Amino acid sequence: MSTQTMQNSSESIMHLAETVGAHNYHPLPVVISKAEGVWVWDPEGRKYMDFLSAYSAVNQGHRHPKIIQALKDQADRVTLTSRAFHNDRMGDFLKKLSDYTGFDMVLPMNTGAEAVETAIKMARMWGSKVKGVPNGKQEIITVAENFHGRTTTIISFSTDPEAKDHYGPYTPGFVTIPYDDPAALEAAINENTVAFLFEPIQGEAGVYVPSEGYLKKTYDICKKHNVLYIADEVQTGFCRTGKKFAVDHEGIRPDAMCLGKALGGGVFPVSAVVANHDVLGVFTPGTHGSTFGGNPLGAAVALAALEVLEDENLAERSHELGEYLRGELRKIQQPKIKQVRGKGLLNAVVFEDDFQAWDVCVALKEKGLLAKQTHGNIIRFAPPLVISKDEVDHALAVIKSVFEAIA
Ligand code: IF1
Repeated sequence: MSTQTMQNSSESIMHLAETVGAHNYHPLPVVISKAEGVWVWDPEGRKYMDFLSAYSAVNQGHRHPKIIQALKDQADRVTLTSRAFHNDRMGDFLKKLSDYTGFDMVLPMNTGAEAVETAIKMARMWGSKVKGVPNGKQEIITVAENFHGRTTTIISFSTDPEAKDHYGPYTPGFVTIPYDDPAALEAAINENTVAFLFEPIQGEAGVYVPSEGYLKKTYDICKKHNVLYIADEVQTGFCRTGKKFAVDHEGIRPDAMCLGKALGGGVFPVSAVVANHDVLGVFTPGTHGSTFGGNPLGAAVALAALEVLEDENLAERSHELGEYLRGELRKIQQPKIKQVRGKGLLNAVVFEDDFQAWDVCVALKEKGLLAKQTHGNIIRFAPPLVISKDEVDHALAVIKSVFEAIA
């Protein structure tokens, strides 16, 4: 083997990452060096189908030609200005996102966690300036087993010890209630409550879909008590669940949505908070911002990413193929499977509590399908939304053969 091949082998690449990289992840032992659509390749040329989509950040498929073209064209003009000056792409992007979501104001950031932080600050500012809660007394209600990101404030209201332990002191002002329990929301609200922050489907909790009516009931409770209803659609947004947004399944219009992941078309980190002027309008110059938020490169990419979702009817595709995928998964004969659940192409197969799904993910990888377990016993199936029916059938054949071989 030549030195060149040695240096670029999957093994040496993984070794380097393990040696020099901090150990805050435990990835599946596979290296991706090329990708297109739903397919990815390793340095040895082995081909895999991506059934994770970078946790729903690659809804439009890897390297979508229209999005890559937008990236290249913009890279040849201007990439970064900061918000000290205007750039000629941000406005078009914000207008497109406003039209797409139906909210009249947008605040652009970069990562999902930053969008959530922005929403938290917005809610506290709104509470203080508009609702009349004394500054320092604002409370935000959150839900057990939430996942909203990794910042110090966000992990302060995590209920996952792995995400939270040893990171104190924690940011106060958050109250936790059980998920899927509207009565608990009503009981937790007091005169200082400014917002209810939740995921319409809990991703990290294992694609936990709440009971039908939960969104509507919690929305009505928030409206009754003048509490902002803030949906974190970072993972569920942009057609992943078979509608543009997961709240659309119950026809709910939140006060604000946190957006990220697929907004960047799998290319670039782009996030945002969308809301109407009466809420997002609380920010004034100097009160919030980001060097990279609204940058022209991200704006050009996000604009193209939104157009792809519309041009290719990805909400409908996600809905139809999701129904089909779950139906076929439920036919697989494997007594250790407890449940198949999800919406659109955000799905999970739940095994018995003590089951080790890691080994199954390794076996799937060996047969050319990449998926990741969560909570040890749950495997998430979330391919890019551009996947074809034939490709879903190919994936199902692999999944069936691996699942049926589990002893
Ligand atoms: C990791 C999970 C998915 C999110 C919601 C905000 C953020 C996320 C609803 C923050 C991020 C991630 C981050 C990623 C794994 C992933 C994840 F398993 F942790 F829960 F998708 F399911 N709101 N989710 O799901 O967005 O700052 O990361 O851009 O490795 O931590 P970010």
